Amino acid sequence: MKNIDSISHVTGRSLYVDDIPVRTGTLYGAVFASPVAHGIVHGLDVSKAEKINGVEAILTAADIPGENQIGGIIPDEVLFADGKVEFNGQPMALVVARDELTARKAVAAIKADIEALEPVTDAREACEKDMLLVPPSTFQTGDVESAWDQCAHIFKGRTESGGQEHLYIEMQGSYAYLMENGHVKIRSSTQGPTHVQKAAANVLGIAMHQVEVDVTRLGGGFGGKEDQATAYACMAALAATKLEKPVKIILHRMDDMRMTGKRHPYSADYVIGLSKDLKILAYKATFYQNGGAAADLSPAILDRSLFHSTNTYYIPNSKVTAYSCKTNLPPNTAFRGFGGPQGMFIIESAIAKAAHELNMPARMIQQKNFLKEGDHFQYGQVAKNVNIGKCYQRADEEYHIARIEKDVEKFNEANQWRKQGMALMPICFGISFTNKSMNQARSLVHVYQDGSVGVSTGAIEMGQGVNTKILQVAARTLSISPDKVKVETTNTTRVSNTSPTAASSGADLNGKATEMACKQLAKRLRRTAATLLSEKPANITLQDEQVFVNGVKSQLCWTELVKKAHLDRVCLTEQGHYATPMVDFDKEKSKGHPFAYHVYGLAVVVAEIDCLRGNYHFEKVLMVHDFGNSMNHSIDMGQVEGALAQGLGWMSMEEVAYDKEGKLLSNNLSTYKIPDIYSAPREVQCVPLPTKGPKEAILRSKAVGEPPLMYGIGGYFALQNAIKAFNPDHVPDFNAPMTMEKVLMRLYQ
Ligand code: MTE
Ligand code: LUZ
Ligand code: MOS
Repeated sequence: MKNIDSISHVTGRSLYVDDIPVRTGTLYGAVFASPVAHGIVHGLDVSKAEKINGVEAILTAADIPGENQIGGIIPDEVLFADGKVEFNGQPMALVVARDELTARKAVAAIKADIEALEPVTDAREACEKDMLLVPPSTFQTGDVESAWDQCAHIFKGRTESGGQEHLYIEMQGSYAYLMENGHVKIRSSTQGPTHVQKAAANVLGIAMHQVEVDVTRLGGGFGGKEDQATAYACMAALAATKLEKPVKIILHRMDDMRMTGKRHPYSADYVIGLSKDLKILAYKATFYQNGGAAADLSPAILDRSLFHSTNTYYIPNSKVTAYSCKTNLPPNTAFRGFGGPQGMFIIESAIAKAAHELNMPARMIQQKNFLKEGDHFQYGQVAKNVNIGKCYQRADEEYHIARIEKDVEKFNEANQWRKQGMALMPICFGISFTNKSMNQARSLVHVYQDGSVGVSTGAIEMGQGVNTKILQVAARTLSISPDKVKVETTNTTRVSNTSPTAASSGADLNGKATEMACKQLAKRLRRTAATLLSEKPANITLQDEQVFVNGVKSQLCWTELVKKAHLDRVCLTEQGHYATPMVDFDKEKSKGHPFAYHVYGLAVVVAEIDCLRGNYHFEKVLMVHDFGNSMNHSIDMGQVEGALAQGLGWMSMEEVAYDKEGKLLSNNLSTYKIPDIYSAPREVQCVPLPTKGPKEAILRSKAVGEPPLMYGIGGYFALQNAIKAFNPDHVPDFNAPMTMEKVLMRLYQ
């Protein structure tokens, strides 16, 4: 089935926050943000700005009736700076004016009196100074210290991976207005409507039931709106409440890039020990996460780095410690993979280092250490339905890995100034929020008198196709045409206490809840049909909008049945509540069963570099991906391709740069390059691994949103191998992204 949004997207009819027709009297907000990264605020001179014709108000921390606090996991993040600033781009005031241009003009007229302090932008430096957002976290298994003696080879090194700008096409935005009796309604570009509701209630000093958050869809989120849409929603709600007028805030691209957090850069030290026959016996690492100025989601991201620190490998003895470091940068946040990619880059670097020192392809080591059925992960969970071996086998059948390796060698022999490199990237990604309580969702399903159906859930549509999948679940469970089903906006008044749409689990959680509600409705309608046809309910089935009795089609159709049920006063509304079974994790011991299941896959990546110029392209990315039993092949393939491009971008060209003063240098699209169609790999193939899929996945169709991003990590190592083919003296270092400049320098090192 096609994505239900495809027509409205290409015809420009899809509604984003900025497309909502504004109400009469709407005012526009623009944010004044700190021009320095660290300092004591002595005052804010708004005298000039206030006098500009059309400026209605300038709001600061002093105007907040409730608490100046929007922190998600821990309460350490103010809405407006109060007394001090901790990053360049930190909101200090909101100008509200009759039109947007005036608001922005007034922002430019504000002067802040800030006594600058020394900023810290480096994670290791912050760690040395004991500036941590939360206490460090350690995962371990076996006894790493006593394992070194058994190792034939021990290698150590350091890795760096950079940040990544989400670059959602729709910027952060919100539109808030008052309803009756102090009730405020917020339209927000958020992945987490309940978080917005809770934070706005806290800022306004009112109860959550006074705040309604409604989301139609996002123009991309990628994790950047899991937590960070909240500030702008709270500001709009605050201004709307204060001024009793509708208020809209839409960030401009450069402001969005400067003010919001990104993927966390990580610095890490590792030691890896192997036996003579290449088994990884021991792995020890320390991660330094650059968290920015507030915790945001950093502690949960730190944990996921640990969960994925051994990727798809079984390592009997390991110990990994991670520090979440507080720096004077915008609070870094969720980004597709949520710390997993950072953790995986480090172990893959350690393996690449070992392979280099032992003068062999990394795949010899990778393959030897693949997880097997019944192995336990570092965090205690026993691995079930392990598919990595099967993915490798399938990839070899389909793509002939040894032949590709040979072709690369031949290419390199035949070409002096162009070199290719190949790398394998196996992945294993755990599906579930690692915070147990977040693994729940609700769905509210109405069957209307005419037989049409409306479904509301907590899922946010952000381009990933979750609404299409939910619609498919409802249509399939009720056995009606997809045309009869509508997926409603996500609204906290209809479906409450939602988890953000994140962790790739939006379709699983909300789909399962929808399936439960629809099953109940179907059961009830079968009972009605049984009464109408004087049959036993057990003999009734619903199929393709018809009632069947003992497998024989009756005269009664879906529409007629619904109509009769309503006349008979049968309830045609149902809600479903789903809580993922089995998941549990003991944070104290760092052991448990945090994931409902894992997603596996393997990519073969071939890169080709121009050794005179240092520029490159990806020649092939050939994947085998474990979709389970995919419920929507075109959507899932779209997710694989998009995530791959995003992963390759992170590893190769996207370079977030701050200066020493903590000012963002890569603050627009001329200084921050993301992959476009010209940098897409020349050949992309993805074959699904034929499997039944786990029952924990919606219709046995596995979560797909984040895992394929990590295939992109193979891009780094493919480039590194191409460099080695040209410059045998190159000593691999692990400092992502591998930009063209870096390639050129390494070719002639
Ligand atoms: N795909 C599109 N087109 N746009 C997005 O913003 N976000 C990704 C992924 N795919 C995203 C996307 C991220 S970070 C996650 S967690 C999942 O979608 C969330 O949706 P799901 O849980 O429904 O897979
Ligand atoms: N968000 C979150 C996530 O709050 N917890 C998670 O475990 C998670 N994992 C991936 C992406 N977002
Ligand atoms: Mo995705 S990083 O879980 O929003």
